[in-house]
Amino acid sequence: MSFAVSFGAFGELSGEAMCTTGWTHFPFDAAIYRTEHMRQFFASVALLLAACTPSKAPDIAVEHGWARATVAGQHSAAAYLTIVNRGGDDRLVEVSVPRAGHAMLHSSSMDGGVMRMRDLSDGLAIPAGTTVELAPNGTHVMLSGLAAPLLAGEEFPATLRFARAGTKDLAIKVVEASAR
Ligand SMILES: [Cu+2]
Repeated sequence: MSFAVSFGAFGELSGEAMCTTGWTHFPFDAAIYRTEHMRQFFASVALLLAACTPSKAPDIAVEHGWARATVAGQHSAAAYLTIVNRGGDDRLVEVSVPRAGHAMLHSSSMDGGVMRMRDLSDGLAIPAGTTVELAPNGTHVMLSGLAAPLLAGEEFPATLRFARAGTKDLAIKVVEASAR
């Protein structure tokens, strides 16, 4: 029964977890029956592996949205916020801000003493169990096409769309231009 012997190695490898798969009732007499049991056996292994793979749902909170006030004639501004993820991996893929004509995710970095902004066209990774802060001199929401200046004290809504967690709304509070 060489078949049973080689199959036995699987039972060994997968340990006690296999006790519920019907392995102990493995029939040796009918080839077709054997095939069906093998199919069930491998389906069970696949299920066990899936159960062991981390696929925890993200648990996202968005908070502390703010932007600096702008002056008349200034059509772009940056907005900042904090994303807290108490669950599994996620990705911020889109930000929409009706108050501005256009909103996009940018990163900034110093390059030879010059601040450069880059469009995050693939979105922003929000790894499991992390807090990601969009802040001055780093990642920000670039607002453009502002029809009216952002006035200190006002508040406007933003909607963040995540690949897994869906959409989350938050308020962006406008602070004095000199803040931070
Ligand atoms: Cu920018």
